[in-house]
Amino acid sequence: MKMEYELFEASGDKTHHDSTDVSDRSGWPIREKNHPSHKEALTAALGLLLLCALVALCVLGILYHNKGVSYEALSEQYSSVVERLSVQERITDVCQRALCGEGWRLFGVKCYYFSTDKLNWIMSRAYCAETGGHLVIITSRDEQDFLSSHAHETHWIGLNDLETEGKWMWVNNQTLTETGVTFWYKRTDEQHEPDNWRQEDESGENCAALGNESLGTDVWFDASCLKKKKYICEK
Ligand SMILES: [Ca+2]
Ligand SMILES: [Ca+2]
Repeated sequence: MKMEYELFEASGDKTHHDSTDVSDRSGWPIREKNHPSHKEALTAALGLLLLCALVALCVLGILYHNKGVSYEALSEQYSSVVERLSVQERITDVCQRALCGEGWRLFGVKCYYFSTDKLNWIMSRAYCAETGGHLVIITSRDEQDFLSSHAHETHWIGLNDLETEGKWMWVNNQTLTETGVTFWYKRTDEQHEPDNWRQEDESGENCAALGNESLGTDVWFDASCLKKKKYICEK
């Protein structure tokens, strides 16, 4: 400030306070410090800030718009999948009823009935025969898995050794050796099923079931044919 004042004096024009340019002693122009360049810089900075804010707003707007589109698209896809599944379930239900009858389930090319009541093995066999089918005959892992996934407690199946102890036969007179698939429960002490246990029934255990009173339906047990259990028919 002091230097500038001196430069003013050197110019010999003390009234020239509004001038933007003055000359130093060597004749080169210098600018006054009170020149509005400070305001210009401030204005420029504010302008830059506003520009940045505008760009940020634009970016946020684009992001929000994209997120909105993405959410809408996902929501639409979800509704579409739910609708298709619902239609598929209705079609399956209609097919099951048409092909198998009310209360039966379709699996592969066969129909299965999971009883809600309990009967002894002989009465279960008779009931299934009345429906035009028979107690279920299991011939594959897939069939076993399907049955055990729908049977949440022990159920009679169409397997017995009533005629000859230890010779297990299906209700269609096929032997286990012929079907070649077994799912007997195996114990770690090697006292595996079928064990023909005689503590409850002196005639032993001559009928087979999925599971027993305490173990899951993914394995077979022999049991007294006099016991009342739920049962599975097939046709
Ligand atoms: Ca037996
Ligand atoms: Ca047993």
